Amino acid sequence: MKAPTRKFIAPVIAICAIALAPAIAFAHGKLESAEPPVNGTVSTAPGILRLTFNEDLEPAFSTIKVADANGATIGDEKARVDPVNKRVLTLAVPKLAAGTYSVQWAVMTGDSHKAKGTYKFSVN
Ligand SMILES: [Cu+2]
Repeated sequence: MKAPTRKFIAPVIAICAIALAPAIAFAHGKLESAEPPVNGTVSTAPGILRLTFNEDLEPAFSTIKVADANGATIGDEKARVDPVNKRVLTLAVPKLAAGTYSVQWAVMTGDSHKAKGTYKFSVN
């Protein structure tokens, strides 16, 4: 009775693997938190943006761009991976005036997967 059992299990495993594959793919390079917060408002302009991801980042392929409400790029610094915590990407920015800013991030995680996203924050 062993052979029929094995024939039944193999397709079940195959179906599970297919069902789980998208969930695994989406798990990479996810933005977990940010300062200033995603869609948040701060009263004190930050000197540095700090984005925390769920995996270690590759510095050479991890970037942040900030633009003001008119779409003009803010600052000329490059994003840096925190040497102490490689899940953290920071960007030094000049003094921000009151307004809404959009942040565009793109990262490559340690397993060479790429991810990107955008969000906004406001300074009042
Ligand atoms: Cu990955």
